[in-house]
Amino acid sequence: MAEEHGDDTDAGTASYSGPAGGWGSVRGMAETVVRERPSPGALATLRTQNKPGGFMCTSCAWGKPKHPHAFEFCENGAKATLWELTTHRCTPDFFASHSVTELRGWTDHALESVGRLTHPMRYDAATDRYVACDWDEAFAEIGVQLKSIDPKKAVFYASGRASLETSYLYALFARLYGHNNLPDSSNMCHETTSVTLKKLIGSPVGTCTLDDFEHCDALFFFGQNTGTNSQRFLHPLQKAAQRGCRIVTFNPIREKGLLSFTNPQSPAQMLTGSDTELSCQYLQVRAGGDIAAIMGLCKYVFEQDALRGGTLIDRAFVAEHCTGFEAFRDQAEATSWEDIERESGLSRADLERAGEVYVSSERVIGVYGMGLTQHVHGFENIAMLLNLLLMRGNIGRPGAGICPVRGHSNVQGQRTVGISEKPELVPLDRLAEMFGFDPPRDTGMTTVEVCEAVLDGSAQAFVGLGGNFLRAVPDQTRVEQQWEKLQLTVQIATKLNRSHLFNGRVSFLLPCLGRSEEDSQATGPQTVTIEDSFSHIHGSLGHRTPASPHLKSELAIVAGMAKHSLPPNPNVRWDDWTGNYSLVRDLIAQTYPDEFHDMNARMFEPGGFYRGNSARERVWKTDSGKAQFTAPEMLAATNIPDGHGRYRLVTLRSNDQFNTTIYGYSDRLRGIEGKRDVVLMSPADIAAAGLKPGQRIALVGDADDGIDRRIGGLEVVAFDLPSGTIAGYYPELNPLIALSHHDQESKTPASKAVPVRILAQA
Ligand SMILES: Nc1nc2c(c(=O)[nH]1)N[C@H]1C(S)=C(S)[C@@H](COP(=O)(O)OP(=O)(O)OC[C@H]3O[C@@H](n4cnc5c(=O)[nH]c(N)nc54)[C@H](O)[C@@H]3O)O[C@H]1N2
Ligand SMILES: Nc1nc2c(c(=O)[nH]1)N[C@H]1C(S)=C(S)[C@@H](COP(=O)(O)OP(=O)(O)OC[C@H]3O[C@@H](n4cnc5c(=O)[nH]c(N)nc54)[C@H](O)[C@@H]3O)O[C@H]1N2
Ligand SMILES: [Mo]
Repeated sequence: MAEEHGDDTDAGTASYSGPAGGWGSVRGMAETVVRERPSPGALATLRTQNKPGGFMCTSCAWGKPKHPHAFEFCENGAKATLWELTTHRCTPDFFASHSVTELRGWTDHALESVGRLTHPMRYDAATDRYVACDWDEAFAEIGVQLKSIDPKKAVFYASGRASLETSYLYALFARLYGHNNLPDSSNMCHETTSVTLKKLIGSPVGTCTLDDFEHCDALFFFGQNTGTNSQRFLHPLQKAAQRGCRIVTFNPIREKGLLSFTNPQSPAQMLTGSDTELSCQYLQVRAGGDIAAIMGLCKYVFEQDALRGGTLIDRAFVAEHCTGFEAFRDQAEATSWEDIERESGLSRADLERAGEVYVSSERVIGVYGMGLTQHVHGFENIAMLLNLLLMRGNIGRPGAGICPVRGHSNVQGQRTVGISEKPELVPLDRLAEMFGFDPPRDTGMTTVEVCEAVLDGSAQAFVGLGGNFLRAVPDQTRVEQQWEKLQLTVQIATKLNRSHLFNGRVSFLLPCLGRSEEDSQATGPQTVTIEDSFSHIHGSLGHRTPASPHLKSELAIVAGMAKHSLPPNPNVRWDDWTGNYSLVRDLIAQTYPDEFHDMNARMFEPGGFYRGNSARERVWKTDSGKAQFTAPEMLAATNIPDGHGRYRLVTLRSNDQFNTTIYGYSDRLRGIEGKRDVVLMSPADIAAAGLKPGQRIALVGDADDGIDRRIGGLEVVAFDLPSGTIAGYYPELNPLIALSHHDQESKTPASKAVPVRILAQA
């Protein structure tokens, strides 16, 4: 069962000559159908994906347009749906024949391939097996356990999929119980965005909407891999490129999705094999080199502004709306081109060419992803992009703005409705009034702090609303080893993963419905809602027959646990809310009236309803009341100096995975097939290190804290990368990342530019 990696040892430089999309993506979907053997009618379900009245894809958070395509889904959205609608099942019989310890030897791919979880399970330490249990037994025991510990030592994690309704109740449960320990996957992802944008422009989310992509003149892309991670974005990108919008990309890897695209929904393009060129300039910045690169662009703007009579900088905007401009200008002037070239790995000429695109474009959008957020100085990365945009007033007008591309389908929304460890972001007074209680006011734990609390033994309970926490975190092996000291662990999931194989003294694995499945409660089938990357809220209605009659909805599971853990409160009506989710939407509307008023009436508006964004209106909810320029003290986004055999490791996603869910071993767009145990390195670096493509090496973490972090048996693959930057796959390489290696402001783990050394093995 535990099929392993193929052993394909191609010694040439890995690459893929086709465009993103095209026949390759159709093949990718077909392979998924074969692998998952989806239930009959699953393909018809795809047709309703991301459309009003249908269900909203559980893959990425990209916006859902008002006028959807006939097939408003992509290769990876289809994979996510078919993955959920598989006919494979992970039953009590399966658990009876495999001990938990044995399953730890299985790959991520093999674990999830077992199929959908069918029954609530309790871990039995005596036999080292999961055994089936009743829901009532599970809820009652969870209640007993939670009542017996200090609420401040419990953690309620969420992976960004659960609906707004479930998320609202989960956060309420945590606060009624007594803590703000509500980290979510965002803490490993775009928390850098939430913290930086909130501090500097007063809104924690992007300022663009989908319409802006129809009006922009240039797009500046930093570390976001559209072709893999938000494929539906390829359509607006293609249209933008076709109407003459220029796309400039900064990425150490020449990602296919940003070079060219064949629209699989365009018969003409598919039949003629033609594709659309996307980026007009592609700058292979070194990992961690963006502060320097953007400083180069800004420096060019200042220099040209002086030469062109002060016409390039939007001085009226800066004077009316910004602070910190002079300090930033002084710093840009004081920074030498020599330092910029060295730290970015890019030439002045190339940066000036990109700078010229910027100054000659009236409306510019800055797009970014993990390539900016997952760095020790992720804050400064994003602050620099804001500097660039603010200089020419590119925030708060049509066709311009900042666009972080979010990950999980409802990760942004979970934060919006209260899943946050930061109490200042939550209307606690209103909650106190609505539910008649005194909410905790102390700051809760981030993901990194949860790991620290597990390592030092102070955490006592962990509830995971989806996700694969123990596989996704940095310092994974160390955290795993301490996990069993927890008193209680509860995992709410659709499929088996590695996090389920490390159990607290009392431990439950609770199976839930997927979003494509019918969620029938006392008042009939229920709708849920999610928020996309553009702050639009969409209703989602699942129609499929659930994978097992024993499943409960995520909302029902949260309510079931809460009811058994909390004292009765006449304002808190878990059973009513479970029976009718529109009552929960009424609560959301009451808690956030400006954004969510009339939520029940508006949730099926085509394209979703917009909850607004103050920065888009040029209202700056910052300490100063203005948008803030930043003068960063450093040019490198990492704090580990170069040299002495040290490399900057980028941990990557392939085209055949969704985070820790490994669908298969084909990274088609990068030309790497049949294997994930690889280290990508430039041919020059391979030669300089005395290595050969195909050779097996070990990577050693270089955090200088005396802890040995290493992974052996990795195959060297020649790949087009800047010198000193190497790459490999997430989550396999997570044990190499020290917990202390995180963004200094938001504590987002710095999964890019991880300092490592190479050990040649026999
Ligand atoms: N199919 C699929 N879709 C997904 C996911 C998935 O795993 N699979 N995951 C979802 C989630 S949760 C998220 S957060 C998003 C993630 O989507 P992205 O934000 O695209 O994240 P990554 O794939 O981690 O890396 C992004 C890019 O950053 C580049 N990069 C690395 N270091 C640097 C750097 O220092 N500077 C610059 N400029 N670029 C750099 C990498 O080469 C890569 O192309 O996608 C979501 N969508
Ligand atoms: N080195 C490195 N580490 C990283 C990253 C990186 O780029 N590099 N990226 C980080 C990022 S951006 C993120 S978002 C995190 C991801 O961290 P998580 O969100 O914790 O992990 P996922 O892999 O998305 O979770 C997959 C599991 O979710 C469960 N699941 C799927 N659908 C549902 C559902 O509908 N309901 C419930 N309850 N469960 C469901 C399944 O059991 C599946 O096994 O990882 C982070 N870790
Ligand atoms: Mo993410």
